[in-house]
Amino acid sequence: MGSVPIRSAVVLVAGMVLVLGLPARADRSIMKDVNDVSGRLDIDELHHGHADEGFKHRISTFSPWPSRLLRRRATEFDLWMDLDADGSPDRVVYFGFRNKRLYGEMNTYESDGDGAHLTVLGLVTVRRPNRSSLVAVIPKRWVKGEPYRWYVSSFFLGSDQESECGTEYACQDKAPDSGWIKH
Ligand SMILES: [Ca+2]
Ligand SMILES: [Ca+2]
Repeated sequence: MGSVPIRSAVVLVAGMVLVLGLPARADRSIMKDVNDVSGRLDIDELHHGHADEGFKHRISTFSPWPSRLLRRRATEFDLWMDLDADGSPDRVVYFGFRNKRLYGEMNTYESDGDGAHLTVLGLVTVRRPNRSSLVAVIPKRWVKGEPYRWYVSSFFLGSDQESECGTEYACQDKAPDSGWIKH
């Protein structure tokens, strides 16, 4: 985590959402995304729900992947959250792999003329229900109420420095393609 390419990609996606100013979507528990991106982190389905400990989010891909895949540079999932419905993110959870385990890191997110500012709040619980999904439970104290809105982006660089997407940058998926899911 923390390398310049990853942060740059993340800020780019956040910037696109800010510019578009997209409206909220209707509440739902499952969202299907299409098979639209090369690489192993093409998002297939998103689920959300509740758990005793907090808000549950599930991210599923079309292909299986080992947790250690997220060790690679620019290879991660990001879960973006808008808490005040102004169309710009206030939280982002990075999913990566370090110290031999998958982790989710909750950050505050603010963007201004100087760029993006992030502060780590702590780790969220992550598990793998199968080889193409992860489930995270986000403590309510970091979200402060409902409803909030969210979307997921994925980045996959492939092996070595070569991207399967034909550029030096990671393959990127985003679900939903535009706008937010209301939780
Ligand atoms: Ca997809
Ligand atoms: Ca916001």
